[in-house]
Parts: sequence; C-alpha cells; structure tokens
Amino acid sequence: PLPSHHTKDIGGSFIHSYGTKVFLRPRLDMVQDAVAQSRFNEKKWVWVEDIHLGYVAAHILKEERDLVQVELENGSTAFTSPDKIYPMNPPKFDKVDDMADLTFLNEPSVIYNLAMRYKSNMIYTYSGLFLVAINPYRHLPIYEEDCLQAYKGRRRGEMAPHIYAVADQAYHDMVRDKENQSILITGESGAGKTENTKIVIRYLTTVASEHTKNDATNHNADRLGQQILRANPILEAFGNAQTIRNNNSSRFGKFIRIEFNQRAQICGANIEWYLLEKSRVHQQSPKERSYHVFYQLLSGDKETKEKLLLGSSKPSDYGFTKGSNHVIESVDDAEEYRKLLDSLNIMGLSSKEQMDLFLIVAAVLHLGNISVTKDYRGDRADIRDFAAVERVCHLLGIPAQDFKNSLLSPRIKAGRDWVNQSKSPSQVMSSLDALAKALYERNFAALVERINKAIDAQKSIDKIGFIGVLDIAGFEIFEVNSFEQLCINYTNEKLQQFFNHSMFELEQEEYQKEKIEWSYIDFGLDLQPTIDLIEKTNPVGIMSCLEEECVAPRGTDSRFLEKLDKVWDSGDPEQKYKSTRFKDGFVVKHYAGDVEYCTTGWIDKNKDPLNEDITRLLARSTNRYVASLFEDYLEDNDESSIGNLYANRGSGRVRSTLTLLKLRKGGGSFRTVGQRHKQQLLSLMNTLYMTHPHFVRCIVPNHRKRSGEIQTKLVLDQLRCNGVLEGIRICRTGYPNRLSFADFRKRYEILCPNLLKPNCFIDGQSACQSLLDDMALDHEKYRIGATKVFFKATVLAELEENRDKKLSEYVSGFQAICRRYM
Ligand code: AD9
Ligand code: MG
Repeated sequence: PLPSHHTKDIGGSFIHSYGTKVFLRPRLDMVQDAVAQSRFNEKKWVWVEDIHLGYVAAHILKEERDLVQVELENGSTAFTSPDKIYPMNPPKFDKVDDMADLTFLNEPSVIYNLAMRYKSNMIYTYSGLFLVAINPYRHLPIYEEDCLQAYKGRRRGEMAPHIYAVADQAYHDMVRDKENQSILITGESGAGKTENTKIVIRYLTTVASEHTKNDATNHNADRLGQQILRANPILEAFGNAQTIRNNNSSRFGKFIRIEFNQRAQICGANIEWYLLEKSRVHQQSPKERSYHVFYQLLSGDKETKEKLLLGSSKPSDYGFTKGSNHVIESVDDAEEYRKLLDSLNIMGLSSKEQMDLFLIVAAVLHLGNISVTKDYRGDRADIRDFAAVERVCHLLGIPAQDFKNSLLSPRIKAGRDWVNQSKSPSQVMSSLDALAKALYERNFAALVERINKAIDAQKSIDKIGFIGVLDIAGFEIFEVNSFEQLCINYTNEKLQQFFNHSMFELEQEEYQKEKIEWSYIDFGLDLQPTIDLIEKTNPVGIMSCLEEECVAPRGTDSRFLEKLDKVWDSGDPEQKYKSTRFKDGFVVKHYAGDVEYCTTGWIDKNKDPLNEDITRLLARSTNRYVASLFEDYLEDNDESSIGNLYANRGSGRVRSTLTLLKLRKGGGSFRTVGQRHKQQLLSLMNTLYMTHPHFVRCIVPNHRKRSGEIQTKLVLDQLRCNGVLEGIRICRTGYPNRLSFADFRKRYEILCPNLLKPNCFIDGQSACQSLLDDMALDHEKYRIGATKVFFKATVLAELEENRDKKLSEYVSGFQAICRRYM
C-alpha cells in the first residue's frame, strides 16, 4: 500500500526567498514527515500508466533492461515497460504550491499534486508561469475581505497560491513599471473563468478605490468602480445562458481593460467581445436555455411586458424558447430581472435606452412566432397569421405589409434590374432565424458600446496603463467540430503561441541576467505551421480559402474543401492538414491534439446572409435605435454612412465590434464572420504583445458539478489542451530549479562536510562552485549564474536523497552516542 503521506493531509508548502524557489519550510509535524520519508525510502516508488485511471502508484519489485515488475497500490503485481513508469516525488514535495518546484516533473506528479491539493480545498496551484484553478463547485471562505486584504502588496511566494495574488501582482507591476498588464484566463466550459474574472475585477476595484478614500477630488472613481462591477451582470443577462455544462455559461469571449491613472486609481474601462453564439437565439438543446434576458423579461413587470406586447406570456408561448428548459434550479428570474434593471440604472442608461434594449429582445420572441406555411400553389411560402407580423413590425417601427412582402419575395438585383424572387417556406424560415440572430447580436453589440461609453477613460489625461482580463473559451474538441470550433481553436493556438513566446522571453531574460550560456528555443515557433495553415493567404490557408469561396459566384462547401485538399493535403505526416477523404471535412493538427472539422454549411456560416430587403426597411425604421442598429444598410449613401462610422470612432482607437459588424461592405471588402474574427484576434494579439502577461488556467474537475471529486483523465486532458503540460515540457528543456547561492550552501553544505572552513570568507559563487565540484556533479546538470545556481529537472531529487541519507547517518550516530551514555 501507499505510504501514509499519500493519503493524509499533512499540508506544508514552499517558501521562496530572494525570488528563488525550492526551499522547504520546516513542517510543524516533523515526526510525521520523518515517518513518511523513511517509509518512502524503504522502496522505490513510481507512477505506472493505467488506461482507466490515468496513473496508479506502485513500487518496483524487480528492474530489468526492458521489463519492470511492480507492485500496485491494491497489492497486485504487474510487468510493465520502463517507459510506462515515472519516478514519484518524495513526500516532502506533497502539495507543493508551485509545480515547477517538483523535482520529478512528470504528468502523474502534476496530477497527483493537483488532486491532493484539491481534496484539501486548495484549489489554486502555480505551475511556473501559470496559476491553475480547479472549480471547487462550492463556496469557499477564501474570497472574503480579510483574505483580500492579506494578499495586498505581498509577493508571490509569501502567500498560498490565489487568484488574488495574480491580480495583486498585475496591479503592482502596472503601478511600479507603468507597463500594461494582461491576465489571460482560459479553460473549458464550466471551469470557472468568469468567476475568476469577476474576482480579479472585484480585487482591482477594491484595492484601487482605497487610494481614493482620502481624495476628495476623485469621488467619480468610486462611481466608476461601481459601474465597472455592474457591467458584468448586464453582460451576463444578455450573453450568458444555461447549458448542460454550466447554468451560467458565457456564450461569448471578452477582454475587459481597466485603465489606471497616475495615482493608481481606476479612471476607466473598456470591454471588447468575441464570437457571440447567435444560434442559441433560435435553437437550444434540451436541458439548455436561450439567453437569460428572455426569461428575465418574461418574468418582469407587467407594465413593460404590456408595452412590448408580451402580455402575461411565458417562455412556453414562444417558438424560440418553448422547446428547452424554462427555469434554472435556485435561480429566480424575476429577482435577476430587478438586478438587471438596477445595474442598467447604475450604468446610467435612461428608461428609453432600457426600453429599446428590451424592445429588441421582445421583437426576437415575436419573430419566432411568425408561422410560415405553403401558399395555395404549394411551393412558395405564405404567412396566414398577419397579427404576428404586425406585432414584430409595431415594435421595430417598420411597415408590416412591406415586411411581409420582403420576407416572402424579396427584391434582388438581376443584372441592372431589381426583380422580386419568391421564396420557399424553408428559405423564409431561415431568413427569419437569421434576422432574429442579427437583431440580437447587434443589440448586444450596441449594449456593450453603450457600457463602454459609460465607463470610458478617454476623458482622463493622466492614464498610466491598463490591466486587461481575457475570459475566453479554451480549446474545443467535440464529436462534431464546425466553423465555430475552428474560430475558437485558432484563437487558442495564437494564445498558446503567445504563452510559449512569453515563457521563452522571460527565461531568456533570466539567463542573460545571470549570464549563463544557454541557447533557449522559442517554442512559440512550434505553433507557427498550424497558425499558417489557418490564417495564411499564400498559399491559401483555411480562412482565406473560405473567403474566396464566399465571394466566388458559385462557391460551395465542397469546392472549398476540394481546394483545401489540393493545396494542403500532401500526405506528409509532418503536415498539419489531413484530408478526411470520404467525409466532408479535414483534420487539423493543433498543439492540443488532432481535431476533425466538418465543413458542412461553412459558406453560409461565414457569409451569415441577411435578407437585405428587410435590413433596408430596418435602417429606415421610425424607431431611431432600431434604425441605428442597421444604419449600414441605408441604401442611398452606403459609402458615406460607412465613412461616418469611421469618423465617429475617433483617431487611433480600436474599432468596436458594433462598427465591425456594420462594416459588412465597408472599404470595398466583403465582411464575413471569419474576417471579422481574424481582425479582432489580430487586434487582441497586438494588445497582448504590448502587455506583461499573467496566465490563469481553469480546470473543471468532473462533469457532474460535484465538489471534491476529481477525475484524473478529464483533468489530464485539460492540462494538455491548456498548455500546462506544454509549459512543463518547455521548463524541462531549461534549468527549471534554481536557488540563490546562500540557500544552496545552507541546504547542501552537509553533503561536503569540512570542505568550506567555517570562519574563512569565501564568496557565494566560489563556495557553490567548490561544493558542486566536490559533489562531482556533471556540468550539464547545472549552471552557475551571477546570483543563483540553476539545475536541470530531477537533479535536486538526487541531492535531496543524498542529504536525507546524510541526515539519517547523523541521527543514527547520535542515537548510538545517546545509548552509550544512558
Ligand atoms: V463557460 O465557458 O462561460 O461555460 P466558465 O466561465 O469557465 O464557463 P464559470 O466561471 O461560469 O465557468 O463557473 C461555473 C460555475 O462553477 C459557477 O457558476 C459557480 O457555480 C462554480 N464556480 C466556479 N468557480 C468557482 C469558485 N472559485 N468558487 C465557487 C465556483 N464556485
Ligand atoms: Mg464564463
């Protein structure tokens, strides 16, 4: 059986002195530790790969060149090959705060460490540059005010790993270095990204507002802090929904920039959003819901509902919401609605503005109730229930008869002439769905733009920098992967490249500072071939190829695929693209694994076509808000209205998503979903490369939303996808363990007794060099820098083992002496 330390909670953590890591704090329970250690020393412990469990603990019974006999935890014995076993870290490494400190840096040790910590409610763990956060699925008392205060101004090693520590570090770096910071939070659905984002923002607003307390000139800062905090519930109402994975799943990505002034106070903020899942507006899987705001509005006050022609209706009365869940356990939509109104008020939206927002939501619901039938000839679409059309048109401020005509037989251009073309029922249905999606998305975009206006920092003249928090979905590998997955995986590939590159830069910097010779490799470049495959224009990459097919007169999904196969499917196993041959799709080798994409419907998804006859009606709506949402469809002076869109942006500012949405035909180029995303991603990456980054990786421990339960395989998959294991691999190629000269000497001098004379001065570097020479350590295993000694992974384990032996020799010697005199 496993030594006792593997099943008991004996705590203990590392202290970091002088910015270096790896030093053990004496534990309170030294005896227990010593027992654990000596039991551990009795056998050679390893981790063995197991198909079902991931890894199991075992000890070696017999070792031969290509076969190892082990005894497993359950007492059974097994034979395995040497490459299927991994050394186990001694018990003193249990529950280390930073996995980079593990002397055996292997997958099982990482997962074991995380699991041990998680079971003791230590949900945060460092892994080099990463903070790993595992969803606790319950309230932990680690976010209270006193906790927050405890992290203020403390260095990373001083306190247990925490999201507060990351936020604090970012804040201090920003104030001290006047350098922009970013906190990148990724993970799969339900892993805790949004919760951690909220915690970061709360931390920043709290800490920064303390600078305002005695500052009479800046009472605005408090209000601003409140508004920034209120942005989230608003965004969640319109952009979050219940899914199988998460009752409050964000269906969009976001980057929130919080701007600070000279006095380290918040002076503004900005929200950028990415890839809202529009399809949820008209269809949801069973056990899921549409966006929260639909249900909130439907349980809202009578007066508003009357105005929006919703009467006393319920979600089951609407085509777009009746097919799925209506309530979420322990969520009161009426209460949430009141909170939403409260937040909108604090944000400063007038009641007219609020009404406009809800008007679009209501119009979408009514759109879903327009029933399309066949006309008397049987092939063309018809709408019998004109009242449903009238309701939509009344709200949107457009003539109902024109709307119906445009819907059933829109005007299209044939050569130089305009002709009317009758549509089939299914065509009309899909143009209704498309319209609902566009209305919802543009409303969302306008809402974010409105929030940005409220919290804008443009007025502030003494800005010193910002902290940007990115909350975006991690890698997605589903049964069926489509265009949406390609967009998100492309984003993650770029973010991983950014991480690898940052790690490279930081390490390189450290090596240079310490003047040690070491040619570090930029692992960011490893990802370039996959990125090229997706974004390159020559040879034509996936995105560009899709664009070409979208503008081609008779572009189809299959022609798009044929073209891709021709350019990229070379049969070379190194190639990042592989044809799936008989299926409609292709495989991309991402760093997180191979993903098979199904290309059915990509042209349509990318073009995202709208019935332009209707959008032109909307652009001329009597409701100014509705008209503004579709101003890019104004017929007469398209170009000049696009010109105005640009002009309104102000110089040098990033174009908002609303503007991008409206730039469908701007600048002569055809705007598509892919182009827009590429552009946004480019702008995000440019911003990130100008910041000092901090990386947070959220992990979902199980898919049952259960606290305390951790599924090894599930967690390992996420660690692989989110780059934590990649980070460790990169770490191992360098010298991950490092100690200051003083720390090294203090701890390991025992290995070379009598080498260094106690009263003789010798400088740190020379002392370390003599010790290392005396230990006869291979030079490849370490480097001596200007202030620290650097070690390859696993070297410290050897030294620790030798140190333990030496200590126990002393102890037995001491015991022998005691026996003699007692
Ligand atoms: V998604 O990609 O938007 O579907 P997220 O954002 O990663 O996802 P979220 O932050 O919404 O997940 O967390 C999901 C749920 O887990 C929350 O609603 C909480 O109930 C729970 N959670 C997550 N983190 C914590 C935490 N630190 N403490 C307590 C948590 N509960
Ligand atoms: Mg989320």
